Amino acid sequence: MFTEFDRLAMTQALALAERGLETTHPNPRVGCVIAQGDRIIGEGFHERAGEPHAEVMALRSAKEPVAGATAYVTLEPCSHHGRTPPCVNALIEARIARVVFAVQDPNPRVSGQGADALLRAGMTVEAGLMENEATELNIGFMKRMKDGLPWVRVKLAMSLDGRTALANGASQWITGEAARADVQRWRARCSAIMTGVGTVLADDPQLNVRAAGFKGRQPLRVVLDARLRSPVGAKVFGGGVGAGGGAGVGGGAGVGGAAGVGGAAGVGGAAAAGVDGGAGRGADPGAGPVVVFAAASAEPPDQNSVSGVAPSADDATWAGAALSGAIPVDRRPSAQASTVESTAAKSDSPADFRVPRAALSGKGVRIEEVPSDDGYLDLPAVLKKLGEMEVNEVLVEAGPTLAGQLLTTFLVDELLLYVAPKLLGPQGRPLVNLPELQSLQDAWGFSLFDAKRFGDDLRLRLRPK
Ligand code: AOF
Ligand code: ZN
Repeated sequence: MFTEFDRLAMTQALALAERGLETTHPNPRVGCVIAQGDRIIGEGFHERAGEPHAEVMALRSAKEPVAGATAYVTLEPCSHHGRTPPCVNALIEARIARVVFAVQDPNPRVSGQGADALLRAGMTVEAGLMENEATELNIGFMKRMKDGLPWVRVKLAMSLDGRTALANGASQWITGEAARADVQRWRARCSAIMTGVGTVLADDPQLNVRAAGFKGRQPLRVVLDARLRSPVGAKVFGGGVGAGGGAGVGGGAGVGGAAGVGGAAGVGGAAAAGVDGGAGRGADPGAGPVVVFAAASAEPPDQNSVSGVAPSADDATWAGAALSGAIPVDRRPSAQASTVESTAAKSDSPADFRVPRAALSGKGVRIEEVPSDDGYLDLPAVLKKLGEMEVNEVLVEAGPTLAGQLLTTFLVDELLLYVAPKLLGPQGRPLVNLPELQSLQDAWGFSLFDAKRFGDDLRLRLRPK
């Protein structure tokens, strides 16, 4: 049904679409090629939500008549009035004769109706050319439109012996520069970066994009913090939130080089977080808005820990505490009733409860309450909320507890696993916390989507079987 040229033209349309990889959020990445016979006369791609779609860009770029031409589009042309008018109208008015598209638009406002409109106008319409490639390119958009949930990609880095850090917590720079630069590209393309309070406390990450040539909006930053124990001075609350930017942040010294950038971008981030919940629109060069998910029954946090200083507590324990925060102290399993937890339980006055909320809100941080199930944040509820906030792809950069929780609740769509050629020894920290298995048959299985070398490190992309 499709010719060799059709395939070539669609390959080019996909390459064009990929140019919007880091900028189209929350829209899909779409490319379009216009050809007269076997000659390409127009090319375009969708760059940014609110700006023209790929078809319009391709039609505009044509330097010769397009009547009677074929349009190759990586996604079914839209038929609705969104931020821009319907592409099917533009194609019909241009008197395009044939439209070949790779995959149906899963958006219920478009799905099937775009193709119908073109057929009704007398065009030849063919679908399904390089459908897999086009689906992959918009894997998050596809999932969100179909299920209302984002694509969950969990990034992990480990040694050859499956350890992520030394027993004393030292973990920075396990992987090399090339692998770390690659992680920045995955941050750049995602709609949101998600972590747990354990990682905030232990590593104090910024969760922003610091990638060369990045032109997109900074992704939403998501912190899962059942009991609101995140220090208000954490870097994640410092850049891109609150008009004060880094100035109002206790741990300002630690914000380092990014402080200036984050500070400058602060107003935009705050507005987005406060108004529409942070899946904010508009370019923000420093850092994205922040949303903290807390248990609906969140206990008052410990004021002593709201200091901006990362404690030296065991990361796994802290990450575990993040998810078990709503468990009343006397019901907590002893393994999780760390010193830190016991201390936290001492200051349960309502005043304590209000202060950090106000402090976080004052920084433009949005706090979302979700149900907690037996003390664990309801992760499907978190993801559903992110879907409502138009998050297509969420990159999880967290500790072994949250990664394990996502796996055991079958919410992981993809693992991005970097393997560094080092041995850390059996005392090091494990990759993910999972319940003990009794039979090898119960082992968690994955299929290898691809493997790529970055310097001396290896990146595996794995999808649960
Ligand atoms: C196309 N070509 O290049 C893209 C499409 O708000 P709007 O107007 O930008 O519409 C966004 C929706 O349009 C999006 O959810 C998806 O269904 C479709 N995207 N369609 O024909 C494009 N980006
Ligand atoms: Zn369109």
